[in-house]
Amino acid sequence: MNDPNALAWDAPSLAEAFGARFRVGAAVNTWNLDPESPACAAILRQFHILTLENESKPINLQPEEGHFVFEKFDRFAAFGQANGIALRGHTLVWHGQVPMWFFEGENGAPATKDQLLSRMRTHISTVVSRYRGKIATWDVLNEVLRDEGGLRESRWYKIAGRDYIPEAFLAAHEADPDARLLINDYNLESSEAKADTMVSLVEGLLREGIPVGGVGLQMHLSLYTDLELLKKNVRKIAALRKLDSALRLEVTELDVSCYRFDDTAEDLDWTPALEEAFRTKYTELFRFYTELADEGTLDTVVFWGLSDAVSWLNGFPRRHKNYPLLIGRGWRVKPAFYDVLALAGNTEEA
Ligand code: 9MR
Repeated sequence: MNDPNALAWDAPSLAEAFGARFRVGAAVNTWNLDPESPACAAILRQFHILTLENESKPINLQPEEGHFVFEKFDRFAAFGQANGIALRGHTLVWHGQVPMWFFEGENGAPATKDQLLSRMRTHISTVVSRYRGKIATWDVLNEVLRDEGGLRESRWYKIAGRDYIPEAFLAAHEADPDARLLINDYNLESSEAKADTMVSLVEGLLREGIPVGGVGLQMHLSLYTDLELLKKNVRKIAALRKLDSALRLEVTELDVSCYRFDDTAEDLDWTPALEEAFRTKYTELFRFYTELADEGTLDTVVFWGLSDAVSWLNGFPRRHKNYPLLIGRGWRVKPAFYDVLALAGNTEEA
């Protein structure tokens, strides 16, 4: 019987169940790595790949030019090595959580293109070479596309145009030729225009010989996500493998909100109807993931957070109680957890 009260560290392991097909992971923070903590027990039981939710972003790694702060990332790397857990590096280039000095030039003028690209290369090569051989995958570029299609008009783009994109991959590849280098984005599943831009951008980069290792699909979903459209868009992106069979997809930030993005509802209670919709959504999703894995397209699925209690979706886009993950409050695994586990085909009893 599936124990409805099982806690994440006693329940069957998602990582073990899916291990032959894909790695299962979660976004964590270094305070979760304390060996005495429940979070750590949950991690060791359930996951075999981890991402730092915030602590490896540029604003935390290089708050001032030339002043690198590696303490937390070092701790994360040591934890991975000690426990045989693979690690993802998130993220090298982003418009968010990046210190403003990157974009500032002399006397209040904006940085020149050369200045910006040189700062970018220094950041990438310093960080990636330090963790060479220790970080399996880098989200080299995060969220560089617009939902409406085309490249995001970020400060990166305004100063350097499209060139910062190939340059970032080249710098990361030089620093660790064995790491998998991804371009990572959200809403690829819900915006055809965005998915099409991803396809044409990666096609162009591959033709130019740029070492793109794959596409990260964040997959911040909701109960209202159209899964037919999701499958169609993901299939388009997966077809990039015809240009390079080594290319992989990773699901990098999975969660399923019970609110529509523009929903102004007060806190929703977890009703049987919501639970049912949640189970259906997760089952269909993981069925699709196993298909993609069996085709050799997808090899990693990472949840964005350890449990409902700590998900960013309790505070975004508004403060409201959310229930987006398979591990609920109090570390209890949900019925949907067992539905998903059953898809792996080799469930052990809790
Ligand atoms: O989960 C992260 C949250 O704690 C931060 O406040 C936020 C800052 O922008 O970033 C969140 O993580 C984001 C990730 O780095 C990139 N994709 C979207 C994630 C959710 O916003």
